[in-house]
Amino acid sequence: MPVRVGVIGVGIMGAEHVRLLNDEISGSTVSAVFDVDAQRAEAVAAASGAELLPDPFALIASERVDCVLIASADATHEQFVLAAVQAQRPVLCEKPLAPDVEGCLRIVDAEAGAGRRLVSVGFMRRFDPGYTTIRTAYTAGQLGAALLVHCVHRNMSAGAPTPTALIAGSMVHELDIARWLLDDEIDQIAVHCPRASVHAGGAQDPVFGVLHMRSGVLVDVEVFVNAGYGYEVRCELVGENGTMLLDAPAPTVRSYAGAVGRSVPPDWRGRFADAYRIELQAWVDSLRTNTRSPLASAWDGYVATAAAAAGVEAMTSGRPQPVSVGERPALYR
Ligand code: ISE
Repeated sequence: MPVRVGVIGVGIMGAEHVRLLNDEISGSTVSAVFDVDAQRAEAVAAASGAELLPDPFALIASERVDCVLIASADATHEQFVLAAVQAQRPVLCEKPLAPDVEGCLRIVDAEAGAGRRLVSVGFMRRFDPGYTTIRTAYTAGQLGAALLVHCVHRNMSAGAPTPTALIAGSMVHELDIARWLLDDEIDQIAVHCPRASVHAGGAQDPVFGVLHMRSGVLVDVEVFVNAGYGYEVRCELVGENGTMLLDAPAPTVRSYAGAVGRSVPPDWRGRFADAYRIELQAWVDSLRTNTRSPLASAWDGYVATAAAAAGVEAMTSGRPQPVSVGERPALYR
């Protein structure tokens, strides 16, 4: 029997998850959908054959749903995740787990109360073949001890970004991937602000983050959301015996008019298409085999939100901030 997934929020990302779960992931089917935009929900329900439910809490409790995927607006995540945990339903929530630290902690507490891991968070980069290759090589000792990680996160255009959009919306991926790649924790974050781009509508963009990891490794992150030319993510792990670098994701190289080059996707959906698919398959497999989800946990979601909040404070105050998240509970070890 396929796992029956109820999807809350079928905007661009949610609708793509519905398509993947029905057409590309083995062992899953989308049985119900909800969206605040009734027309959008109707269109996705009609195209996918899923039941359209007018109430997200009824979807979470429905007998025809085994697990829940949340891709609704950020501010709605906490209430839906909490309802799923209460109903003992496995739930995959797109990032952020909740926009504020207190909301994330309420989820961590609820999961501890449920006594088992039910929550997964959609930090899809953990399933990108490039990142996983770097982590595997590093973990196997091929690069020696880590010293530095250089990261770049560029979007095509994003108007005038707020500090929250820059750090909690974009840099949060690097905050998560640094912990995951290095199996380390962030001790402190500083955010430096160079001269702002004329394309940033009077706001600050780019920013340059520096993470001090507990082990002494330094991670630097450029976030530039009005880079203009496309969506690009770079990462190089520098170790004592060698370095490893993400390659450009384009499958082809074009030689034309005196230049050799690769195309750049317009946004993250193209760049991380494989990662989204592999992540969803891993989630579905864990549900079918009743094994622990290999996705980011509620604890990881909490730490990412806490580090992002420290980053926003570091950017606005101009002073480095500690990232203190407390002791990892036994459920997440
Ligand atoms: C967006 O919300 C995402 O989550 C993307 O993965 C990220 O790269 C982008 O910068 C964000 O705006």
